[in-house]
Amino acid sequence: MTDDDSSHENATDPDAFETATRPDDEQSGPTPIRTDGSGSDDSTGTSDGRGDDLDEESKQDQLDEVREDAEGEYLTTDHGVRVTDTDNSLKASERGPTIMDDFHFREKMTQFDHESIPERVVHARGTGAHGYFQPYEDPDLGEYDDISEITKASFLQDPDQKTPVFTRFSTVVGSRGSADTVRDVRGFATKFYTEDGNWDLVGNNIPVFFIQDAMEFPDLVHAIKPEPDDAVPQAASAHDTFWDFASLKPEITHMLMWLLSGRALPRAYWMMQGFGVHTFRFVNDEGESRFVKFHWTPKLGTNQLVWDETQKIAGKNPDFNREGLYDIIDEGYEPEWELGVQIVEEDDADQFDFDLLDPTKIIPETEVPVRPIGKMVLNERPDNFFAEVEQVAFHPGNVVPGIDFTNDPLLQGRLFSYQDTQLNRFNSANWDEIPINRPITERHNNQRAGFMRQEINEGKATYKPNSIDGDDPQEATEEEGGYEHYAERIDGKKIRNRSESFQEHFDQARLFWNSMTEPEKQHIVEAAHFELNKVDRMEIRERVVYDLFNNVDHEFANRVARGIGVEPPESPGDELSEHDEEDPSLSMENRTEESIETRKIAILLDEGFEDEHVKRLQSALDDAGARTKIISKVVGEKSGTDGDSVDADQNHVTATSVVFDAIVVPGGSDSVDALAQQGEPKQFIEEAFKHHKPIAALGDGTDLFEAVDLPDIELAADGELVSDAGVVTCRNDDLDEFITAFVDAVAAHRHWDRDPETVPA
Ligand code: HDE
Repeated sequence: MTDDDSSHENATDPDAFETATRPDDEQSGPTPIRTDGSGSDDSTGTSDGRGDDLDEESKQDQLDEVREDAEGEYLTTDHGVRVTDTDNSLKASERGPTIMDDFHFREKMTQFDHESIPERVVHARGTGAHGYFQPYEDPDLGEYDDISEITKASFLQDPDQKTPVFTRFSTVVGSRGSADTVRDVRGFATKFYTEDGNWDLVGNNIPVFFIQDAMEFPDLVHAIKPEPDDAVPQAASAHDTFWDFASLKPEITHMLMWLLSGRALPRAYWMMQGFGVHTFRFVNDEGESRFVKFHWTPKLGTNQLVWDETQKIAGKNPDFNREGLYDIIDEGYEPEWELGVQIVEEDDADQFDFDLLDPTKIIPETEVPVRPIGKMVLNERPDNFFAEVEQVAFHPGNVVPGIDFTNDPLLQGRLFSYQDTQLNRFNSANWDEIPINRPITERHNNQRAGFMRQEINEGKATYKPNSIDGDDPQEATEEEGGYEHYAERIDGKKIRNRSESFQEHFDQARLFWNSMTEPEKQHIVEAAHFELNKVDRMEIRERVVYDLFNNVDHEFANRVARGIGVEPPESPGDELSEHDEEDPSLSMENRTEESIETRKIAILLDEGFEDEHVKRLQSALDDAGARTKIISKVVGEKSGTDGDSVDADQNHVTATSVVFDAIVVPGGSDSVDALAQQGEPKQFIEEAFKHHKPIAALGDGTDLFEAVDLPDIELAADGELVSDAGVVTCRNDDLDEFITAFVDAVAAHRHWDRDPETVPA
């Protein structure tokens, strides 16, 4: 930008030097910018570089510059030389040794040898997609009229503006190749490519955390990861070291309740909530700060799998959640979440009986409502998993003006850890130059070297102040979009201890327990039975029951104790407070939505099915946004009674009930007789029943339901339609009524009002 001659002149001309080192001098500084789009290039070549034209496509346009398509092209070396043969190495005679001249072999093998990078030390297993964020037109902000009263973050202001995002979902404990459906917290990390730079909201699907201070994180992760002597078990908390650590850390109790609940077994990434966990700050143009908690709410409701099902899916399709996300995007569905905020005035922070800085606490929605401010839509899968999902690098320290940190000691530690961990993963400080991590805004600074530097920065001066390059790049004032940290007043002594206000650990764990329905409570108890029965040391099981659970709820502690060989405690724990508060928003059952969009429904049939049933079902379910698959003993064409045919998508070897949300058996006596002769369809039905899924049968299909074990369920007699605990059977001709009843049953997701205890499948 600066030509050599003029730089030289500047350096030798004392007046010019004076001018150049005064960034507040209007003539030498970049054009002041604000987000009203008034910034523009000026004659000196400086520009606001803020992405005034930013839209939903901005990140994709940037990525297009590095996308490579080999279709119809010659194979070349990395250095552009065309290759004649990539199967045979160059040898000294036909059966002789390979010779060093073979640059293609050397390069191909070297690249291969260096293909792997360290996996993330936590959250190694994940998947991600592109999309956009868009603020709501007229959000209901309660006592505030406008979002600008609360935050100056530009990308939150204009409802017509779509900001590109990339979101990565993950499990925490397992390694990169582990199964998707393990019991675990899910990561929910979003990079917003805003006009003010990148904001990373690096959250989880559970709103609290295991520990209060970042100092404890290495201990937590060492305890929950596979044990050091034998590296067992993979992707599981059900082992001695985790529960040993947990039993000695009462602060973990609230998180354990969530971890043992259905929250840790999400049906799909687009059916789980996300949370920023920590309290952050919103800062407005006046420099006023308010505390804020971030919430993502999925449009399709918050739904779970059940434990037996997750274990079977882990074998049948370990990529269940990863593949599921890409499948729906490929099929044209765009998963959506609402971004909501809980806002607390600085002066009101002391009104709670917990500390806002304590990440083991939520702000109950009964106390502070969640205000929806915008939505995120994911609509594009990555082209290359490594380049995008593996290399995306999040950092809670990436904030933009209008968003700031608090002194939550867990958050403070993360501000160090994420940059450090990226250095380990990428072996270079230039990880931010990788296309998926680059902001859309221009970047200008004096960091210009290091491993794998991509940008070619022009100019001579890599320091400030400088006179040689006109003192560019220049600092921006706050008005020019410069990030000004919130000027929080801090007075105090250096001290290494835990605040008194962080010492209460059981009240909110009890709030969570109180807010669960009975099936949800049973789920937690059974999860504790599984986890603790995997713990060999009895004293650990005892500590969990006596020191943790008995301080949450006495009956809960007893129910757990009875299933793990521990003597049930006689009286409630010393620290138990008997409060009976509830927060309905904590129960997943209150968070289902009346939609069957993206649900996967199996239609079980064989030769001789009732055409009309299948046609009507497929079209009605398709119209409602569900996805149907025809399952039969053998794949390929199947004929119906009226001569129409359908193609079976999958057979019994590859399809089992666990990868479907619901099952329906159409009529047709030949088809139903054939299914009755096979073992798998019966197992399909019983297993789906055991997992509380909606199941339905039409006409003769009901005969098959009579042949399996569905305890206490009423099935349709001749001329009837019966819907009982999500089992819909119909022996009349009113297909419309049947379809409505079945769609309702599918919308309920799972039917907990069954007792499948005796069903073996
Ligand atoms: Fe993380 N965490 N974390 N974490 N975290 C990482 O960064 C860390 C915490 C979360 O999809 C690592 O890039 C510390 C809370 C997500 O790439 C690492 C502490 C929350 C992801 C790290 C925490 C999270 C990570 C590993 C305690 C929810 C995956 C790889 C002080 C609010 C992001 C990486 C992705 C990843 C450190 C606690 C969420 C090592 C030290 C609380 C979603 O830097």
